[in-house]
Amino acid sequence: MMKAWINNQEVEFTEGESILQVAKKAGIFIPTLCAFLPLNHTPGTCRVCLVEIEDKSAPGGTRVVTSCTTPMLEGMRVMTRTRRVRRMQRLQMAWIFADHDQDCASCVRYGNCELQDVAMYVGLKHNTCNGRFTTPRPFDLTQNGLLRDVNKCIRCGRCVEVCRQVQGISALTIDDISTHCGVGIAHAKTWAESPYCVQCGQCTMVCPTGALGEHDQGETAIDWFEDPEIKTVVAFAPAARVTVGDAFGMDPGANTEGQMVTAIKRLGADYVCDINWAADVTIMEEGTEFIERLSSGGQLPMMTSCCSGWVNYVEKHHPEFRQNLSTTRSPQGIFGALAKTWFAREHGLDPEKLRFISIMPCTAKKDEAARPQLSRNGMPDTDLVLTVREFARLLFQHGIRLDRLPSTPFDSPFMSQNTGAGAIFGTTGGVMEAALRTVYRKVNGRELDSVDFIPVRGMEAVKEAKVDLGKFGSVKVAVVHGLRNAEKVLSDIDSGRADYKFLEVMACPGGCIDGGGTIRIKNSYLSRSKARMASIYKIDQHRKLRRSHENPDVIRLYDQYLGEPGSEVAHELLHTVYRN
Ligand code: HC1
Ligand code: SF4
Repeated sequence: MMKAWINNQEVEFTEGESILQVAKKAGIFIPTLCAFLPLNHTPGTCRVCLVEIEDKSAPGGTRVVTSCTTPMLEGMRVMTRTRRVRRMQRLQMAWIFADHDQDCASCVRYGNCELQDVAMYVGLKHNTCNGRFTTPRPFDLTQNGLLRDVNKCIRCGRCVEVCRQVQGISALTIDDISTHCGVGIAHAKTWAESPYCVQCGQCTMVCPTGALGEHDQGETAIDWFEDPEIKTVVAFAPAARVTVGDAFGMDPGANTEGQMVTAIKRLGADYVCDINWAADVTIMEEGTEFIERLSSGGQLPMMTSCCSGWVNYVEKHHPEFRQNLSTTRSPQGIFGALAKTWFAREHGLDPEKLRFISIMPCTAKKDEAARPQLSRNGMPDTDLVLTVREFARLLFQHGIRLDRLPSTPFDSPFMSQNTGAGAIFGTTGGVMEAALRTVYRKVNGRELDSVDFIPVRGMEAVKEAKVDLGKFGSVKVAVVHGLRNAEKVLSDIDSGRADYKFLEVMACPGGCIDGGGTIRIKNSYLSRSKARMASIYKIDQHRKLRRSHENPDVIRLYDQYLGEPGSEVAHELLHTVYRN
């Protein structure tokens, strides 16, 4: 261990660590904008992490350096809050603001902006550059899922890095020069034209400002809630309940299921249901499909298709694997189809006047909802998708404090009762575990020895397991999350190095619990995964029923409406095709 001093406090470090890293470890705050340590991203471009270090060769005996790019040296003396540092940081912030659209009141990051935080920290009381912003840059709302407002971009490059490092996609770039410079789309002008982007939204999770965000559709939901002619059915995702509490300062991973129901009712929804119910239906269909593929020599490995970012990835980057995707719709897609048919019939509602709104931790789900193959008679099955962030914003707009609400049960007996299997969809490994609970039972005529299928749990990049499927022998399955990891698995499958029969892929690292539509935690990445995952498994553990095939409402659905899993009606309503 080597020693140095920051603000006269002795600190220990190992060779190669930057001043910023050492300070962070010692709990000494240095403001940053472009530096993003979770991704090891330190371009040194924003120049706000300035510190003063002793240097006898410099005039005055000290020098100001960027702490993110300067390695700590043995015996070094560093000061983080000197008059010179504060003055230079303020000037730097003023320059950043000179080139920034400061319409803060209408910004998507209002109240949660890292740029504002740093301005406050460096004491920017009077901004001499205010109002000099003159060069309009692209405002890109061309994608179904995302918004790019380059006028808010501070060119930190975090988004470029997450897309490259975590997703292995490199859909973003820093474009243009001078005051026109900002986040751009690689090899395209608009986001919709991107040959690479899959709308996973991971770039929005690391953006420090309002430059990247979701395509906000909250107002449409409110219009529908208000319209007496329209009946609204709202259902929320497995992971939504363990992530939205972050917007209200609740404990990481807090399960807000009952409070969400109360809140959605207060917004004016007619029916509040649970996507977890549809996840149980997905398992019935996908499990049956898997057994059919095993029996009839169908395309293997079968790959899960409930993650819309992943489906976009296969279609755009690996069309050769399209036949491997399960044709079973995602729970959102299944819920929408059944809301407009079975649910409408059971409740005596006119499907034309019914609107299904889902609340998702995901931006790509907005894109999924817009697929023509997921519509009927010109009407989308899923009318609107709100990300968890949009939902939280709507609650703030209506003065509804989620953390102070009592719980309410789901208010419809249909399409809400669900099992632990439906709940675990929200985390990496969950879809595979839920599927195996049911597939094992269907093939072997008895339940798995333990309902908990541990080998597919956890944050490891690729998880492999074997399961004994009777006449089909010992079947190898795998789970992967994050698209860069998925790319490696696809290449292993392609080259014959991997002999999986069933593969679960979630585009976002951690699965939906860290989806691109979850609440943004400032200057951190994947910091709540553990708590959210634990909460999801706790929900599973406490459900009375834990296997999809035990869900009485699902059994009733098949008895009264669909016949058998995989039946003609089930195929017509609950399966899909993919884009070329
Ligand atoms: Fe997901 Fe899914 S689990 S995709 O991650 O299959 O978004 O939570 O709702 O549809 O159920 C997301 C979560 C979600 C679907 C389900
Ligand atoms: Fe990259 Fe995903 Fe952002 Fe598209 S949405 S630019 S794929 S991180």
